[in-house]
Amino acid sequence: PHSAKRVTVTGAAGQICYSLLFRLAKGDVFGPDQPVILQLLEIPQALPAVRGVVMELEDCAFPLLAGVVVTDDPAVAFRDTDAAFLIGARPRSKGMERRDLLLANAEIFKVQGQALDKAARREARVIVVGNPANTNAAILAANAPGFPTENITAMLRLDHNRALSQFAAKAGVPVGSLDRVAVWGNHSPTMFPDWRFATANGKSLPDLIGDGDWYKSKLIPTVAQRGTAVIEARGASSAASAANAAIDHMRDWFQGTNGRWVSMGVPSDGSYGIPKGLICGVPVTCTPGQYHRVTGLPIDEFARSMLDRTIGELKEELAAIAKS
Ligand code: NAX
Repeated sequence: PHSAKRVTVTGAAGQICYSLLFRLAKGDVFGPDQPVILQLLEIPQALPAVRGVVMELEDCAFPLLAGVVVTDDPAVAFRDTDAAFLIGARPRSKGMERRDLLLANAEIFKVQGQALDKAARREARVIVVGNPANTNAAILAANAPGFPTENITAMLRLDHNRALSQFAAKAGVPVGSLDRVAVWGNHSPTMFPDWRFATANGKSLPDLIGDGDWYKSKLIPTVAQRGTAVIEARGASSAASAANAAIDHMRDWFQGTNGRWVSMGVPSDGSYGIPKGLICGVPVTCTPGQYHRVTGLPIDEFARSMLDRTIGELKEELAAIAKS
């Protein structure tokens, strides 16, 4: 039997975690033979609610769930961790300026970066989901100088999956037949879903759909505004689909994608004109434990303008924090 993997999850009392934790304990990330110990971090006032979630985890009698730790101390939550899901973040409250939101979250991710640096295994793989996810991930990395920066990523997978689903419906093909879809940039309405290289059963998706106007005037805004559409319909923000995307991201990173493209927010290596220091969505493939950027893609005029817009937003977010 494998020794248990330690999995840190922050924001454990929140709505994304109410879906995520059960799938983690079921084996959806590490597979059906890998026990897990969940290390759950929350703010002190939410600890009673976490204990309620833990009661429900117990009541599922998951064979792979080897232990649960509940804490409000980041150093305890990150101790010897193998994988970290950073979901908890400060939501925007009424009357709060965007800048205040950025600063409040920068403070949270500074503290958690220091704890990651001190307590986590160097091999740990980290996904940041809490918004603003890319900038929170950049702050985390900046505050964890002894931790490998390449192991810190941000979630673009929900945008990626949203795009896949819209493309499949338009083309009338099963979603599993699609490959080489990319979502670039910030997890925000500026992200750029790129279909230029996309295929359905190996054939060009843009050729199959044959409607460039639909792509620009419908697909891009639909994916950008999908989160808002879910809030309007459901009265609450995306939760199960966000948890599913985080599971997909980490499962693919740990287990590989067999050559299939997925989108991940990764620390920039300077390629595609994305400045170093940013954590930016790009297309990658994964082999077990590693992501590999898809390199050498041509960037045409439209792609350049879309990329520059979303990169500009990422730069502004970091600059707003640096100025404080
Ligand atoms: P909830 O408000 O339901 O839960 C967040 C939880 O985080 C709360 O229980 C809160 O107490 C906790 N928390 C706050 N500060 C913390 C800290 N310092 N340490 C530990 N826990 C802390 O939000 P939920 O719907 O679960 O969403 C969580 C985050 O994901 C939000 O920031 C949200 O904006 C973000 N999202 C990101 C997505 C992405 O694609 N990257 C998509 C879904 C989601 O909107």
